[in-house]
Amino acid sequence: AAFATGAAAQDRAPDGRAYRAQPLTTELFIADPSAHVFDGRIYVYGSHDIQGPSADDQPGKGFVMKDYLVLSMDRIGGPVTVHPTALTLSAVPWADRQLWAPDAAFKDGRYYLYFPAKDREGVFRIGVATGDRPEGPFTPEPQPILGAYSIDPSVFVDEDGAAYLYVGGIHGGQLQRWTSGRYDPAAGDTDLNQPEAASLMPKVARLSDDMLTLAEPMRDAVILNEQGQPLKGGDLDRRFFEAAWLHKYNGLYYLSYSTGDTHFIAYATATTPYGPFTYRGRVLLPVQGWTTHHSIVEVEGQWRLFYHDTQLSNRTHLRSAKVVDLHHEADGSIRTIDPFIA
Ligand code: FUB
Repeated sequence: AAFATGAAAQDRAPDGRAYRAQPLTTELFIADPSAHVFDGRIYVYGSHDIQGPSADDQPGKGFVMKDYLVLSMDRIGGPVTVHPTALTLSAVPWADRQLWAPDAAFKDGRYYLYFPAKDREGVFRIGVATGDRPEGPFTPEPQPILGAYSIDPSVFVDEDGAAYLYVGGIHGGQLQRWTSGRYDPAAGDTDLNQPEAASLMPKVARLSDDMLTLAEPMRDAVILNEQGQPLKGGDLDRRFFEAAWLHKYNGLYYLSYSTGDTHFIAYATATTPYGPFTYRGRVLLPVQGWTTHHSIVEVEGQWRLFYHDTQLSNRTHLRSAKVVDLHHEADGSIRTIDPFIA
């Protein structure tokens, strides 16, 4: 391998700042961590980063992941188990390449792994695989989920048992190619290039009871500014880029997401899982590395932020998952986290 895992993590970033947290594992590179507590144990579902061709002449081309492995631990700070391969690319009949950020859900004794991959036409689709253990192995459905597309699926199961799928990512995630409802490669590799128009929004749809299909067409999870208008395409510090995640706190629905090329994890709140969401602020300041991707989960009464950075490799495509505490303030806002200690 061009870069060996198992290396000792550096204490400080190249610019001298000290990291707030250390990688959960140095055995392999796990990014885009989606954490869940299943049966009293913490499971982390992430992308398994590997070294690909260094050329990144199309957005995201260097993320060439071929399988998923699940991490678990019985408590934050406890020993981390790296489970055997949960799903491989070659087992997914429709998928050709690039197993990007996944998520998992549990219902009625079954575990569901949701994942994006490009099909043989180079179009990102969303797949689902099922298993009877949280760490897998998972058996993929033969076809991608009909009506779902783009990247970064995450599933939120509400207190009433209803499950919602959130997806989307612009640029390499191709969301800009779906504005007509059909895939249009002519829409290019960036965004809409309409800075005064509403930005592209993440998509949401309720899942069917079997967790394998959409119960309804996907719709925009609209993010509004303080004037009640959709965030604009040119609002680069705040507009949605990728990595949508939904959590519920005190009856309020929190949609958090990456702003991509401005490198923040931002958040917005709503009174329903569909939105509209109102922009509230930043969850996480820029980490080391281009991408930022996270999950927010309550573990034994304490809210946590799982995220990633490139501390271990200093390479864009080789990232490590980390975890820190997250605080909701009395007014419902989230205290912004600096991934470095001042
Ligand atoms: O891991 C590949 C892609 O990078 C993810 O799908 C994005 O969210 C970004 O983290």
